[in-house]
Amino acid sequence: MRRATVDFGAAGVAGTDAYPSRRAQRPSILPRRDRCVYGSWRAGGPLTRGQYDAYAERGFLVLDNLFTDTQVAALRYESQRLRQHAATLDPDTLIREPEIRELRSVFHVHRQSECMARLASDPRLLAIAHCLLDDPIYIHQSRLNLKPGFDGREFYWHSDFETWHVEDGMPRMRALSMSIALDENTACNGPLMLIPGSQRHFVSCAGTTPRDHYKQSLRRQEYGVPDRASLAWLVEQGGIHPAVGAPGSVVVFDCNTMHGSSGNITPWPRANVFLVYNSVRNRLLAPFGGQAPRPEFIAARSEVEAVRAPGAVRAR
Ligand code: 6CS
Ligand code: FE
Repeated sequence: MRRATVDFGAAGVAGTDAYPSRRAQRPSILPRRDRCVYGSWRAGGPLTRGQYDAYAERGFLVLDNLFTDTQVAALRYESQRLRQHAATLDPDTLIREPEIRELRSVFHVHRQSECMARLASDPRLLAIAHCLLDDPIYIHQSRLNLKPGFDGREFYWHSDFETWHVEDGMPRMRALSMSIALDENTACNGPLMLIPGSQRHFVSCAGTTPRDHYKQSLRRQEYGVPDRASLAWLVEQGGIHPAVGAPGSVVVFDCNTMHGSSGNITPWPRANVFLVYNSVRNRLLAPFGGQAPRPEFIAARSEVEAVRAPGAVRAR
């Protein structure tokens, strides 16, 4: 079989879109034009030198047992409460699985749940985000991904930044996600899979963006999806790391680290809370794809004050 070639296009013209995507007929791989970590490592901070360097190199970090069993129990209770009382939440923030009615995600959880608001301003998480982004930060997006047993469908490979740049107008790569495990994330129940080192390459996708794309993409993303040749090349460089971990572990990953997760065909749910922290210097502009901005519950535009008040997840 002739190997598909990968096109290493020229980076965007200075002063325009640093990361053009969904414009050309063909995909390409562009160089990252931003740092992977900002500032410099300091002793006494939330990360060891090894953890800091591993994040800079691989584009993600798995922190085991960051939250205590009691804190995890409070988060699990709240996750169940949100699922059982979904009818009391903003209906726009409830995303169902494709083809079935099972709840896939609840967005804007830090604004719909006091417990999740405390999690989002937990001093340990803020300290890690500040250490890696070296700036005041605000919450760009929060969501509870339920990935229920048997019915939790896949999240195909993608770079969050590609979407946040094209559809939300996030200018540069100075943001990161934290995935807090509420269930055991095993090799079997659809753990987050990440491609080490992929954060250093921007996969510029072919094609366009349909109107109101998020109404479909949050259920199953089909636009802004990397091509197979580019994915194969990234995996050839860095392999694939399944981020398995116990409840209370946290995966910290760069906005441009390529990731995805398979469907969950086991009886074991894989609920995780995702929090996205963005530098206040990197607030959203007009979407680079030229479409209308996505709603506030997906991409914060008005609630963009720096997160300060350290919260903490308290026992119920
Ligand atoms: O479009 C977004 O913002 C969402 N889509 C994915 C697949 N990951 C990031 C985020 O939840
Ligand atoms: Fe994602």
